[in-house]
Amino acid sequence: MNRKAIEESLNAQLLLNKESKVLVVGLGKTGFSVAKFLNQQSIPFAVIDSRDKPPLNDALLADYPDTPVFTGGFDEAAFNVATHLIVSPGVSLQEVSIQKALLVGAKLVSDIDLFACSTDKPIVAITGSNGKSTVTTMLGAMGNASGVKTAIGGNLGTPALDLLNEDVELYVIELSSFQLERVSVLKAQVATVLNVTEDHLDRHDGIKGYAKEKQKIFSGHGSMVLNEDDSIVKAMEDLGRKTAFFTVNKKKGFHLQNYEGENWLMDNDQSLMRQQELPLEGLHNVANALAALALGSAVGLNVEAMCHALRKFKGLSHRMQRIAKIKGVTWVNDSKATNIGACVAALQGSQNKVVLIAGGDAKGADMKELIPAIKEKSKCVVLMGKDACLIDDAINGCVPTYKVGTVQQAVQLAATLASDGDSVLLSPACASIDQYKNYKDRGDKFTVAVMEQVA
Ligand code: UMA
Ligand code: ADP
Repeated sequence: MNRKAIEESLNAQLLLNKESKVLVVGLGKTGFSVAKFLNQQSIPFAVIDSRDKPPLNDALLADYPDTPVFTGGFDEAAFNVATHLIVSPGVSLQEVSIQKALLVGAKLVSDIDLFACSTDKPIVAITGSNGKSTVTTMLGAMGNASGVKTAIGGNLGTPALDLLNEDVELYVIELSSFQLERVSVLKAQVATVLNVTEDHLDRHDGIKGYAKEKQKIFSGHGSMVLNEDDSIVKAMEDLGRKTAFFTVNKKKGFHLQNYEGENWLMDNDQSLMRQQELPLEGLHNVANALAALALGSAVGLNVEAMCHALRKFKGLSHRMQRIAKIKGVTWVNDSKATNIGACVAALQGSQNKVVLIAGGDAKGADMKELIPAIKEKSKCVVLMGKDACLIDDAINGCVPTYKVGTVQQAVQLAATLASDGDSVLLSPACASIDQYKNYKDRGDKFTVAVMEQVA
């Protein structure tokens, strides 16, 4: 889309033009990408962040020195004059200043709205409680293997607006519930909710409210890809829309089928590839591959190229990543397991008995739901972080538990608890933010501590 077309689209769909008074709320990656975009469109804006020194403060001052920037709190005066608020996903919409501004008529816009109004290329939108990044990355590899210039981003890491480029032929965007909560324009050609299990309940109105935000990914008229095995997702079916299903339990849509002793990934009655050719472990990753195949088929990618990309897909770090085998014990970094569903999938996918390292910020989830998988696969649990006691109470002595201060201490203790043939699994079922910069920081510290045992 050329600049004029983008301007017209923003104006028509978001009432955003050169007379608007835009307040960009949050100066992290999203806020900075919005600032760049607004500057390119010559739309004036100010930026506000509640932190004293937001991460991209210096970058903003260097690139846009004339932009008014408010830090160290949400100054009501800045909100009072705004016609549009572009709120970063890390900021709750329940913030008093945001609520007040919306009440007196300010319009809520998101970076995803701006992105969707700025391209006429196909968009694949992916959400779910778990598997978003894996499926987004798989589909990116499938697109490029099919000869379609594919850009991937959104919640995955690169803000959607930073992906905009005339050369791109297909956008694959991972969206979190926070991003979806504030989206009004999306127009995805195909969208999916991979699964819904409890997460972010500290920011949403129960699991129903959380699922409702996820469902917004289907706004528009594009086709849908749904998880046949997840009752909450299945209930999102809209009979008027073109829909493909994926499942690891039933024999329909994109599914698994046993043929002469081997499991095959199938598209209805067409066999696609053998399950054992997938380099990833765990049935949840088979579901992810089937979802990616369904999405890729919906945008017309080449089937052979998609399967080729899956055969080469080695998985992302911090997701069930094997670190080392030391004295017969396998050490696995699954630091990205920031909710119960991911931890359960990791335990179920383990072939060995597990010393589980869990804990951190439980985000309001009911940790009792871990009990069946812990009982089945775990010999004991080492707990750390802010909600260690809460988890300990919830799992109620179903296996022995130990409490430690840090992930390094957890590694030292786990080394004494694990025997030949066991796995030690860091799969915290919690966010890391109470003790670490992010899940990567937690996973990296785990990995270093594990490797120190070998040295
Ligand atoms: N913050 C404040 N005050 C502010 C603004 C932000 O305290 O005024 C805090 C937030 O509470 C949060 C942190 O700063 O703890 C970052 O928030 P942000 O909105 O500025 O984050 P960005 O740097 O823009 O990154 C966001 C996504 N972050 C969040 O949703 C928290 C990134 O997803 C995403 O990759 C990026 O946009 C690009 O699209 C990260 C994430 O943790 C990976 N997502 C959550 C998840 O996957 O579970 C939803
Ligand atoms: P997301 O982007 O949704 O957080 P990731 O692909 O980064 O998803 O994986 C996050 C965590 O969820 C990892 O622990 C991973 O092993 C687990 N996971 C991945 N796919 C699934 C799935 N389909 N069901 C349950 N857990 C999953």
